[in-house]
Amino acid sequence: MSRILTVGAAQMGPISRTESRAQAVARLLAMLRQAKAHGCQLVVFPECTLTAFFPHWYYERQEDLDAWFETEMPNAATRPLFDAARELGIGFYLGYAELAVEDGVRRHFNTSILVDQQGRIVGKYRKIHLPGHREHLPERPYQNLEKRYFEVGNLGFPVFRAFGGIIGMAICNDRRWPETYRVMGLQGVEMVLLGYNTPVHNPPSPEHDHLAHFHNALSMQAGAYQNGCWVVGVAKAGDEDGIRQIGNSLVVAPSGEIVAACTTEADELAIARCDLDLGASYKNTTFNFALHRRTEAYRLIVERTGAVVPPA
Ligand code: CDV
Repeated sequence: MSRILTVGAAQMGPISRTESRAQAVARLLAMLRQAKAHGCQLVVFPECTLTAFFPHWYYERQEDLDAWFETEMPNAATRPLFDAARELGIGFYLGYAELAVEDGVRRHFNTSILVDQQGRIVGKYRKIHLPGHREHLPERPYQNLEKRYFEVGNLGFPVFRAFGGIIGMAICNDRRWPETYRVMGLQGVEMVLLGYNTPVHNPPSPEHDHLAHFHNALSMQAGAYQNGCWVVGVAKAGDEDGIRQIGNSLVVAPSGEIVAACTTEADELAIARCDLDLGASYKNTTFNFALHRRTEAYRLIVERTGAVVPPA
């Protein structure tokens, strides 16, 4: 038995701050059609797919900031994507900045949605691990104001029965945290979809810059292997108004092996035929959680130590 899900990792080259949503959507549509021609059933686009990654710049006025956010989905700019999904019979993951009104309160989230082959939204996730800083730091070559511009996601890490399997979502910095995969692993996730915007140069830790690709792959390969699931990680890459971002979009198998990868920093599609049943041999043996996880021991350690480094 095998359950094949053919997935396209639709990496995007840079989007300038002057580019419109319509221009971005035209690029996404071209990749969606290309993916369909290659037999894909699902396409994964990056984090904040529709615009430049605006947390890299400081905006003082709320209306200037809000202009980067979508207040409804689909909307006039993105409706062609949903129509194409339905017409072509192909689903997608889309990252975008979401401005929601909940209980009368305006809330800003870094969000992704899962759209099925009928063009319906069947899943939503809001980014939990927000990197960067809250204050404007003009001495830095660029900002990373995610902690200022977004709230921590309030949907947890849900998984969705879709595309013949159990699908989860994450966004960018989430991929570096084992909890991201494990919370979904505990729900039996078979494929994690995630988009990212990762600069080559990270101002707080320039000593890690030369390892950017290694750490990107390491995080996703470990998450896949330790939870017996596929991981599809997709970048917005290249020089975005002076900030160079890594590409290195990857499809990782439950073995932890990379089975497809983008090789440029431009719009590029990497395709993999993913057997959703492949994870079972990991979930049933080495990573049989019911048999081998020792939650009581983990709890004991946390209770005894308060999860702090013991004094010297
Ligand atoms: N968009 C991100 O979450 N980027 C972070 C960078 C800032 C380190 C990342 O983890 O790739």
